[in-house]
Amino acid sequence: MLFRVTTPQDLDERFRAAVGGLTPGDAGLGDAMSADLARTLFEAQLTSRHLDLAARWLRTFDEGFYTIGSSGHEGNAAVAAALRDSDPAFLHYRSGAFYCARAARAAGDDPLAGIADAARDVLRGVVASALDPIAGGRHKVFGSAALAVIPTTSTIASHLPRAVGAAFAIERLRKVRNGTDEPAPWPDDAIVVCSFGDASINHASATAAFNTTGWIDHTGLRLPVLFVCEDNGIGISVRSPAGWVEKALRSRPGLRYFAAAGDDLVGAYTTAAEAAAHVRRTRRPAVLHLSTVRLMGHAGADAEVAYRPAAEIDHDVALDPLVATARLLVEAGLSTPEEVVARYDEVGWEVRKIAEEVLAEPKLASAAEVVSTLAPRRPARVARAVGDLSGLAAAREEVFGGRLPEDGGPLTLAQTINATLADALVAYPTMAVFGQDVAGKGGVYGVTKGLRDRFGVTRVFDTLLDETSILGLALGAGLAGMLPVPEIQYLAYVHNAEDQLRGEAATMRFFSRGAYRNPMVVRMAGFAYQEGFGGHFHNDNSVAVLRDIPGLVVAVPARADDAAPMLRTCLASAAVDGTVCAFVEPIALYHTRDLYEDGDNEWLAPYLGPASWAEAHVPVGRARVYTVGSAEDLTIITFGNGVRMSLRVAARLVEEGVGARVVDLRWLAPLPVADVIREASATGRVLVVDETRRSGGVGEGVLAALVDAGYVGSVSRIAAVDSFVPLGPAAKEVLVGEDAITQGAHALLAR
Ligand SMILES: Cc1ncc(C[n+]2csc(CCOP(=O)(O)OP(=O)(O)O)c2C)c(N)n1
Repeated sequence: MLFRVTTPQDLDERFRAAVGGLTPGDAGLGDAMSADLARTLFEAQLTSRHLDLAARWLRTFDEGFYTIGSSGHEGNAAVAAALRDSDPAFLHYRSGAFYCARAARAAGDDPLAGIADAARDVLRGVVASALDPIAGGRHKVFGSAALAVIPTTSTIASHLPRAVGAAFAIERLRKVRNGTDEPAPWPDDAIVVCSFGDASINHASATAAFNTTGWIDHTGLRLPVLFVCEDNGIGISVRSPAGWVEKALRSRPGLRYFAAAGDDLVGAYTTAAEAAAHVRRTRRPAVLHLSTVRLMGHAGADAEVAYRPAAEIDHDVALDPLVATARLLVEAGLSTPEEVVARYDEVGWEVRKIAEEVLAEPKLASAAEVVSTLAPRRPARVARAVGDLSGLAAAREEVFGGRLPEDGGPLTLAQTINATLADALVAYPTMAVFGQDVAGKGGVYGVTKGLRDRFGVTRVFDTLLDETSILGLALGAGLAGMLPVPEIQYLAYVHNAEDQLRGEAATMRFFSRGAYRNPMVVRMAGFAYQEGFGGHFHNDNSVAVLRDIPGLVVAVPARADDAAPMLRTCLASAAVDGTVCAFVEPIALYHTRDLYEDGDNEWLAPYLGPASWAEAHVPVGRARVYTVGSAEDLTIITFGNGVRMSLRVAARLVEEGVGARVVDLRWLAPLPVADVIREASATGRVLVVDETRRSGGVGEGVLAALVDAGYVGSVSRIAAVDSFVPLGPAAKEVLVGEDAITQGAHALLAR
């Protein structure tokens, strides 16, 4: 009989028929696997299969919300068995049997209880139960802090760069922690495992991860990561060309290739154990190419008959790994066919019973509940953490070679960030500064100059040229307990890698109820107005892509005396709350010294020593207000380069008898709404000076905040033209300039 479509029903029938036809034997299992392990892994496989069936059953009456399953991939249980349950795992959405097998392993003497708990976890995810222990009803993920399974999102391959980062961090932390009592989440000899599908290997994030793995290995550094490609030959409807996956995985520099068949439990276990042992012993990367099949289509709603010949579907069903393991057990004399089917039914009933129990559980029922895990912040603790750093004195003397930055003259923005980073590297032993050109060169603009010499290559290092991987290293390092400060060389280049911030960094707490976090402060040189060095990539004036990432803090310091406390706040917030911060530094102001006239040095500021940090603390989301003249006629709301331009305009307006207050937002997310409203209401006349674009720019957010708050005064906006910034003097045509600000102010005052 030809099965035209794999539905839950015919997969079930086919399993029974195939097992019923098995011939009992007494061959035993040989030395490679114990009978107990084989039985336990079969339990994990059976449970995973029944989880898929239960998810589809729940879907039929609208109580289940996720039907992408693991059927056909259950051979991955053998991979779990070959690893330790403390090895951090980033799992493919088809690694259900791996998850169950790891739970069994972790449960020690009572593996079945572990599997039952795992089944409950998974089903709670499927029904979006608020009691789901990992995502709390926010998404169906495989994740568990107790099992060292870190939740991954549904964006294929986006977890690979993070897995590389985690492996990197295991090795790096060992060095950084040497002799200190810094905690580490995983054992020193842990290896990272990361599974994904065959189509996923073509994704830019995957190729970035493989390439970075090879690059790191090539440099002689250690990277204990085991990639597991669960190859079912197809990605939704597109087949992987025959031989492509093997060819692509084999040809990756630095990556040792292992292959196993997912329908051969003992063989897969043996090979996975060999691969894991290789990675653990050598601390070098490997890939396990695990052949699998996909049963019941891509997801519940997928009618694969539309794009797959019936013979191909039938061929896959014949390779059902559950039948294969049943055959193994029966031919080894460990079970009879009847016992296998009976156990299959029992597990089915147990899973179904759990499904019935969890569907009655509460769901997230308010927006407040949904966002409660997104990015919880404790500003008082952050302020205290900043103040607690006042005792750094002794260590600083050595790092700064006796020339403390507060004892020199006033500093530029760039010099201040440099000194603040140095102080932070003293304060946070697990902090690392990295990115392209940050170490040897000290950054394109010299912001990180000298840090590597003072702190060494373990903590300040150059990376390869790939923003996805730079952020991936940060994601893994943050997860491992480090305080990563990656640099994106130019704001324009974050767009290459934006998903690593949006889909990965910002979602980690959300999807793990805070069980996992990836603190980081991503420094980016940004915005326009660079003279003599143009082009839109070096003068990118768009932050829209950052501002709408839920939970992300976006800081823009305009001047030295804000940069230091703001950077300290971001670092403390990352350390205390796990906050993900984008710290966007206005390039054009890096080396600016003057404000009103040449030589006035008004844009410089003295650096403050640790004793003053508590007093100088700037909380997230608080603006800075400059009052100019009477400050009664006009409120200019701005940030970044706009602050300096607006202060210059305001100084000239005073000569016309106009008093202005200039509000530097300082934080673009969250916007300092209370400060904005208060200062807007103080004059009733608001001019928004926004160096980002009119469409999608920061000004839109300010105007919306005013409207939302019921502001009834007058308001107008100056913003950059919706254009990329051209080379040379033409840049002025699209950017906000002082003349436009002055005109805007006049027009507003004339209303
Ligand atoms: C970046 C991204 N693009 C597209 C999708 C939609 N999508 C979900 S699964 C999938 C196919 C993945 O195939 P494969 O990696 O072979 O895994 P499989 O589902 O076959 O196990 C696609 C295109 C996605 N989740 N993420």
